[in-house]
Amino acid sequence: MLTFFYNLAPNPLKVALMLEETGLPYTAVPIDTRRGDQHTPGFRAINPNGKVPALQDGDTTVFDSNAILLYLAEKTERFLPPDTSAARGQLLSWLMFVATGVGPFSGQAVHFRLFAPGDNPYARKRCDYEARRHWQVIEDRLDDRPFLLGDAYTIVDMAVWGWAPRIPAMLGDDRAMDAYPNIARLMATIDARPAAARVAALKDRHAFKTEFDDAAMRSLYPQIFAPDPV
Ligand SMILES: N[C@@H](CCC(=O)N[C@@H](CS)C(=O)NCC(=O)O)C(=O)O
Repeated sequence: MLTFFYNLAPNPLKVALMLEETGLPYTAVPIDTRRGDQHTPGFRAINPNGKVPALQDGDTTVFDSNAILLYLAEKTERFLPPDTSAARGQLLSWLMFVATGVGPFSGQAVHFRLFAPGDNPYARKRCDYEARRHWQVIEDRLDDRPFLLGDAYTIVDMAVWGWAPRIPAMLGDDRAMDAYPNIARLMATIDARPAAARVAALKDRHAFKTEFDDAAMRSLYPQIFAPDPV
C-alpha cells in the first residue's frame, strides 16, 4: 500500500492523477500547509524540503512531484514513451523543463502578483514574462503532436495537467488561455479521462483550511517575517 501526502495544489494533484491512472491502491494523507503540517518533524522526516507531495512505498520514500511521477511510471512500466535512448532523452528533458521552469515561474508569478509584500514591479514583470514564455514553449510543442512526447499520453502530460488549469489565475488574466489553444485541447483530453474525475473527488475528502490569515502566511511564506539579508 502506498501512502500519498498531499494537498490540493498543482504538484500534489499531478501525482494524484498518476495514482488514479495506475489504479495502485494508496492511502491519502492530507498535509494542511496553511496550518503548518509541512513543518512538523514527522513530515520533515519524509520530505526534508517540507513540501507536498511525498510518497511512501514500503521502505521507499520519494519527494518532489516529477520524481514521484517517474518513480510510479518505472514501477508500473506505464505512461512512459517507447524504451529508446532518444525517447528517454525527450522524457527527461520535458519532465525537468516542467519541474524547473513551468512550475516555479508560474508559482512565482502568482506570488509576486498576489502575496508578496510591497511593490515589486520588476519581480512581477520577470515572473509573468517567464511564466508566459515557458507556457508558450509547451504550446508550440503541441502544435503538431497530440501529447508532449508524441502520440502517447505520458507522465509529462500529467505534470502539465497539474499546473495548466491555473494559468488564468496565475497570470491574473481571464483571457490567458486564448493564447494556448493546444494546451486547452490537452487539458480537455485529460479531463475527460475517468482518472481525472477521481482526482476531482479527492478534493471533497478533506476540509483543508481556506483562510489566508497571518498563521497561514507564516507557514507558507516564512521569509516575509525573517530578518532582511545583510
Ligand atoms: N519541487 C516540488 C515543489 C513542491 C511545492 O512547492 N509544493 C507546494 C504545493 S504545490 C507546497 O508544499 N507548499 C507549501 C510550502 O511551501 O510551505 C515538487 O515538484 O513537488
